[in-house]
Amino acid sequence: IVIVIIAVVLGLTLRQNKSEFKSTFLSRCEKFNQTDCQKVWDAFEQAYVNKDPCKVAVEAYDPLIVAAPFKPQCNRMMFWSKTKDVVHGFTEKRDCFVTLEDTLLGSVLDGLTWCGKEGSKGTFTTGCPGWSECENNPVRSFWRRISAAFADVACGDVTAMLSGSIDTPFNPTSIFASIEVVRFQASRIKSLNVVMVLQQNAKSNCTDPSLKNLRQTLDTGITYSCKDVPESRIQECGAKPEIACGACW
Ligand code: N1C
Repeated sequence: IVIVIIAVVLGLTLRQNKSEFKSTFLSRCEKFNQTDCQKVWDAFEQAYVNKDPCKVAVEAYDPLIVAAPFKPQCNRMMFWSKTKDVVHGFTEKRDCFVTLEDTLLGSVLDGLTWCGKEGSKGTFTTGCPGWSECENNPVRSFWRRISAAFADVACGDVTAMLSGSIDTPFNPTSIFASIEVVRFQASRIKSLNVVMVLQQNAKSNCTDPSLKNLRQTLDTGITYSCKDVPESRIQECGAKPEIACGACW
């Protein structure tokens, strides 16, 4: 009995010691069936633990991609740049598209900040470098690595939602432009269909010059299209399941 009590108390304190960050990671991960979440955590953690938080290379996450590979979902993959809220407002309600945040790794780390420290085994969530503070920070390298892996498996007809509310909807410094589009392969992808999300007082649309760069960057053999769509239409389609996915815009 004494041993059982000691074991229970030890177990409880150990559980309390588990950081809130790791708990969030594991509980989000457990929603994906048939996943060894502890194994995924271990592969994740090794990328940044005990490292200077400005010296985490994109490649540090290679073992994580091996531990939790992306499955291609042809014709349903959705990319985006500066339209996260509209895209997820839509994908939450309708099962038309899969974004990176619907995948195991994307959903588990969406919205989180983390870093390690030299000489420590811990994961920290405060005092970590900001997105642009230093290039090789754990969060930025993570999104670059997993965005590349997601783009690598893209296939069939691919959709991308870009923002008409900014001057340069296809911005060369974005992850979409610098990591994803450049990896789209004509052998796998038939078409890239851009949806320009137009809000009130839009600043740009499908005629924007930056989209010329997009077409030039695209592998020859991938068909390009662009459609200007009011944000209200995307919201309407999210709210009305009777509208077929293919008839949304
Ligand atoms: O730099 P972006 O847009 O062009 O990146 C978006 C692009 C999407 O197609 C996704 O596949 O890259 C992928 N991606 C995410 O899925 C993602 N989720 C959360 C890239 N970044 C992601 N984040 C966070 O959004 C990330 O931490 C960073 O701060 C932003 C980048 O989004 P953006 O500039 O609007």
